[in-house]
Amino acid sequence: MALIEVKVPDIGDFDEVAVIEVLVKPGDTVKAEQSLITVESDKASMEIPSSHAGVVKELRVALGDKVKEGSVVLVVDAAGEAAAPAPAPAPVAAPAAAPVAAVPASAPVAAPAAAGPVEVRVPDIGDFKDVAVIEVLVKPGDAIAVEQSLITVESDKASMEIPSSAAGVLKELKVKVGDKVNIDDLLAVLEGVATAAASAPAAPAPAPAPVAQAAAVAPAAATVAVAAAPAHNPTATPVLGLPHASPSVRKFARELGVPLAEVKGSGQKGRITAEDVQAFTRSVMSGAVQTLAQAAKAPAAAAGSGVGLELLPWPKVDFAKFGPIERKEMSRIKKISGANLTRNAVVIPAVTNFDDADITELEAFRVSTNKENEKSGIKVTMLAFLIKACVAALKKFPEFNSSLDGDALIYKQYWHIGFAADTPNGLVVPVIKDADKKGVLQISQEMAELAKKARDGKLSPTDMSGATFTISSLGGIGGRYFTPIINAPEVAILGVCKSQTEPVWDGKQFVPRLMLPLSLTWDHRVIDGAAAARFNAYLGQILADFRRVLL
Ligand code: CAO
Repeated sequence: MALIEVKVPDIGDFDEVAVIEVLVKPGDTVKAEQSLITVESDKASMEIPSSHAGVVKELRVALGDKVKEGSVVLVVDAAGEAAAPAPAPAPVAAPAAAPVAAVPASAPVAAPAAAGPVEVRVPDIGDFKDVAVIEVLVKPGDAIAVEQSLITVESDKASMEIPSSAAGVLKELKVKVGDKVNIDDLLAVLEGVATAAASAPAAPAPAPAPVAQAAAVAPAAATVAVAAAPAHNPTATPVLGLPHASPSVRKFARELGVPLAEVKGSGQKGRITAEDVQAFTRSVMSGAVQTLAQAAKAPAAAAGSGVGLELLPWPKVDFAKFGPIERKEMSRIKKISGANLTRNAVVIPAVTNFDDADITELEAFRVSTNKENEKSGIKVTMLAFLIKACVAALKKFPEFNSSLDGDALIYKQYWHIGFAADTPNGLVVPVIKDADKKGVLQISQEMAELAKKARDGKLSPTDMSGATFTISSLGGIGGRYFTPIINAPEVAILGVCKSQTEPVWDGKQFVPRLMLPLSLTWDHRVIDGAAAARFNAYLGQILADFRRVLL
């Protein structure tokens, strides 16, 4: 048995890098040069290969550990192998140091501008030969800063961004996606240079300057563009930023034709693993998932909706066969709201919680306030109190006042409350802006004005935009509970029905209380059931004792 410690080889200028993937486990048989772990700095990732073949006896690193040159990765039992020192270190890790280290630390960072065009060349990228350009990050006309990444290149084990050694306006790009590049190849010509790192033009010497050092350490350190892809990437990746994946996973995905940008990563920091790529492939093969390219080719209807539901065709019935009929075109409002409601009903995983609020005292207060204010002409409505109460609940549970933006939530720091208004032409949702800053009287007055405008068909788009939460009140009409549809991109809506006096047990006896039925629909992608129950309970507490709004 020959136990051999496999160490992190020379990884260039990086002091310490984090282990973000462990690719083997004790008991695994590994070959020389097989990747063992993936390490990553903020700009680079690389796989560390094994210097020996054998059986993994012991892992000496774990996810999140920081390693550097010489750190022991694992111990292999190299039985049958010569226990002699490893041959040349694996190609990924070997190269960088020498030429980089040879650059004097005092190399000029920014030499005065050269007057004419400046050529930017591929710096020392170590032992890599003929590496493929997989991304071009800039385009002619762009203002380029020193160290700005120009292209991404990739071998089968590593990928890296090649930074510019000079600043200026990009006049000409000399490479395109798919080209193979080597050290000293001409990448780009810049013009109108403000500062240039060392003498970039015609500099055949490797690692021309500190700027290039950064690149030169990269080969071993294999820069993966974690978040660098600029918006103007002409290679037209639809998603900003490169998907977060190790070079071998990228290669694997390319071989399978998997668009990495569409794969959800399950690894650390959302990193895409080989298993994620396999799982994506399986779901596409089974038809459960469509790639964007497939969706684009799908029939217009499906592509337009963004949802491939494959529903049965709508039933076509000759109603006239069964009795007299009259055909009437739907109003414009109904057509528009119908399309929106359908999308929201189909796309949002919505759940509705029902509850009751005791508004006995609040209603008494409202009635007496209206009596006192009779002359003012302003009628305080229950809906105005509900708006205030909802603002308080939204402040306590901010996710109800948020919107989904991809994988992020936008928490709005304003409280604009929409209310559904029934009009002869259909449903509209005028919005009380900054309801948190307004009193119940002002809200009542604004609501009356907006409701009148709604009925008269005079609402402007501004009157109906910007809501962060909506209330739909059927209280003036009747019913007990209903399941309102969320007004996307909001994430919740409160439905209110007609209050009625009910016998409520107070611990000793049944007492008559005025109970208001609440129906809260919420987007389960954003809100959990427990939060929804708490929201309703809190709303109930406020409505039962409005002084809580002041707390
Ligand atoms: N319980 C019992 N009575 C209620 C009540 C409630 N929850 N809410 C209102 N009322 C009473 C009011 O006090 C008023 O009574 P009085 O005339 O005796 O004072 C009466 O019902 C009518 O109120 P209203 O409906 O005119 O006023 P409002 O402030 O409650 O609502 C508005 C205004 C614009 C929201 C309402 O007119 C409306 O359009 N509601 C329909 C909304 C809708 O269609 N939602 C469904 C959307 S999903 O398709």
